Amino acid sequence: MSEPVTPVTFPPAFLWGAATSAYQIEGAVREGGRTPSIWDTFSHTPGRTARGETGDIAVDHYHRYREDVALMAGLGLTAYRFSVSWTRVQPTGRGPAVQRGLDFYRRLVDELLAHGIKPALTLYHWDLPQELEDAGGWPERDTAFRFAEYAAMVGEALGDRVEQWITLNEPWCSAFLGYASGIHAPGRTDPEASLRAAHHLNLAHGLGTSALRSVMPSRNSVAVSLNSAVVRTVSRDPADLAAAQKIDDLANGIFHGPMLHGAYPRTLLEATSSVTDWSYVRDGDLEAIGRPLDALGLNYYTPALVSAAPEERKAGGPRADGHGMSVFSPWPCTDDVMFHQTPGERTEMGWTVDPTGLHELITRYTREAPGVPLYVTENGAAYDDKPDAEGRVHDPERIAYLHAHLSAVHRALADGADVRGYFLWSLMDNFEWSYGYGRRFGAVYVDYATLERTPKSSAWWYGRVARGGHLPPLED
Ligand code: IFM
Repeated sequence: MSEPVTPVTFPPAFLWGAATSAYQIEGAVREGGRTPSIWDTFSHTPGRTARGETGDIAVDHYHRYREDVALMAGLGLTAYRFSVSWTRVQPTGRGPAVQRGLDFYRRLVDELLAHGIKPALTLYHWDLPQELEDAGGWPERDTAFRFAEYAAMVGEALGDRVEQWITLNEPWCSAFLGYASGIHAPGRTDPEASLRAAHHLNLAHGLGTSALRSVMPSRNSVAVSLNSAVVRTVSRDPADLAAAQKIDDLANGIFHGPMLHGAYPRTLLEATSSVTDWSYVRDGDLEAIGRPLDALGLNYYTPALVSAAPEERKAGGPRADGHGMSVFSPWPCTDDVMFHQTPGERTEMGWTVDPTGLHELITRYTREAPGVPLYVTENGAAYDDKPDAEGRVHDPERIAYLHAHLSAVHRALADGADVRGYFLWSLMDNFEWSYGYGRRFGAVYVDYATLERTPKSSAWWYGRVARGGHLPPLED
């Protein structure tokens, strides 16, 4: 890996943002007409989240959004990526919009604009209306049409003031963590359902994109945020390469194939033929999904390292997780693939810190999506942050992490990639899904007893980067 070129200066219009999502921060789950999403149901089901924690209060952003916007402005951020809670604006996932729900997001957006912060709105960050799950959820085709209807409602209400739109966040997680491994809502463990869900999420993206464009000014940009995997192999052995191809298809090609190239990879269809026949891909679907994107969001945390599984591992069914628990794999049809821990320092999630993966990802999508502007819509790290005696929170590991990953973005820019912005995950500590509040990704520390916000040293450091548009040397 080469050292970053100096000076490490970013283009003047580069967006310096932070990201969050509705269920992870808003709280107020029963206010303003909001009804349960699959995450309300899931987190209230015993045994699904650490310590039974839920997003009922989260960090109370619904009531404290002004304070949170002021915090971002004080740091010097120029963009903020948030998501809309579907059941706040359309409680059952059908029928008319609830004005109070839309008004909340209008107030938030106006507050951001008043502080010179560019809003980037994600329509779906995993919180499907429970009523739509009861009707079959993402494995059902109708859910994609419901999403398009919801997209049009939000587009109509906010398209005059939000320019950057993202249809789905990490559809891989919705499909495979939600319907195959079951560690995310709705908690199903059905490989065939997960593949159907993936197709209908793709269709939702396509139909939602067209719906947004039909109601919004043409200057607005519509994107999707993918957590595309950087897949590496332990060797160049053909069996290991075949394992990597499988994971690449199931993590990446299954989404970027139809979105960017108009088709599912042939190798994906072959590898999954024992569990699904893909007959739910109907005439016209691929055209709908493949509408050109205005931008592409990439979420990156850590690379994957795979090999072919030894014979004794190819048993199928749930696997032991090392703590005597059975866990289902999120990867259908991959009993012949084995995942390895990549070497190196790890975050509190156990994810290896490897900024070379971010460079690789950006470089790959510069090739896969020529001419499409890229944004890093999520990147960040969880550490066990604690206030010191004076109440200050020092997180040098996060500063080092951000420095290394921003250097990787800069190297990609120097190599010719068209990266237009970076959104740190996350603005503040929040509900980390099945980990509850046990993982802190924030640049801003949240005391969960008082909900007081305290910028960590990484927040001040990142603010300096945002204000200056360049990376100071790490020791500064
Ligand atoms: O917190 C999540 C976020 O909701 C989606 N991307 C990954 C983050 C860290 O796990």
